Amino acid sequence: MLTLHHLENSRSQRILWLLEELGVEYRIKRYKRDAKTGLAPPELLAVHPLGKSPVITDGDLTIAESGAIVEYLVGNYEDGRLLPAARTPERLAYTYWLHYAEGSFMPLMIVSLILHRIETAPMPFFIKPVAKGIAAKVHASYLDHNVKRNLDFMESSPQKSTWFCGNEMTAADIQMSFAVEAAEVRTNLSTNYPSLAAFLVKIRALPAYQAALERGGPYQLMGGNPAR
Ligand SMILES: N[C@@H](CCC(=O)N[C@@H](CS)C(=O)NCC(=O)O)C(=O)O
Repeated sequence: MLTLHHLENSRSQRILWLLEELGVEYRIKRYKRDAKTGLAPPELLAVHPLGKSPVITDGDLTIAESGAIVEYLVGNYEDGRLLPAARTPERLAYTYWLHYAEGSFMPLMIVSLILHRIETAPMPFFIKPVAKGIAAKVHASYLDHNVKRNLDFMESSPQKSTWFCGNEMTAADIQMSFAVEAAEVRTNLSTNYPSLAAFLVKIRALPAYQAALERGGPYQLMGGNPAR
C-alpha cells in the first residue's frame, strides 16, 4: 500500500489532502520535528537521502519533492478531475503554478524564516545589533520587495478566476495551498490579499481538506514576519 512519510506541520499536509481528494488508499508514517531546531528527525534519511518530507513510497518506488509526488499521484491515480486537459491554457497554468510554488515562492518564505530565527535567537547582547542589522539589510535589499511582488502577483493573477488555473480546482491549487498558508503566517492576508484569504477559506471548507486534517493531526506552520 502507498505510504506517506508525513512530517508534522509541513508541506506533507498538501499530499495528505491530495490523497484524500483522489480517494487513494494509503497509510501514514509519522515523523516529529526536533523540538529545538524544528528539523526533521534522522529516520527520514532512511527513506530518502535528503531526509525531508513529503516522501511517498509506493511498492518499490520512493518519490520525494512535492511537485513530483503531485505529478505521480495525479498521473497514476487521478480520475480526471484535478488535471486540466492537455494543450489547454488551463493545463499551461497548471504546470506553471505547480512549479512556481516551490521554485519561486517557497525559497522566499525560507529566507524569511531563517532571518526571523536569526533576529529572535538567544545571543550575547553585543552581537544582537549586528545580527539584527544584517537581517534588516537582507529584508530591505532583497526580501521584502520580492515577497510583496510575488504576493501581488498571486493575488491579481489573471488566471486565478475561481481557482489558480481557471474555474475548476486542480492539483496545482493543492500544491499552491502550502505557499498561501506559509504567506498567511507572515502577513495579514485578509487585509492585504483578500483573494488569497478567500482561497484559504474556500479550501479549508472542502471535505477532503478536513479529512486530511483529521488523519494528519494538528497542523500549524512556523512563524516569522517579512512583510514589514
Ligand atoms: N521542495 C521540497 C521541500 C521539502 C522540505 O523542505 N520539507 C520540509 C518540511 S515543510 C522539511 O522536511 N523540513 C525539515 C528539515 O529540513 O529538516 C518539497 O516541496 O518537497
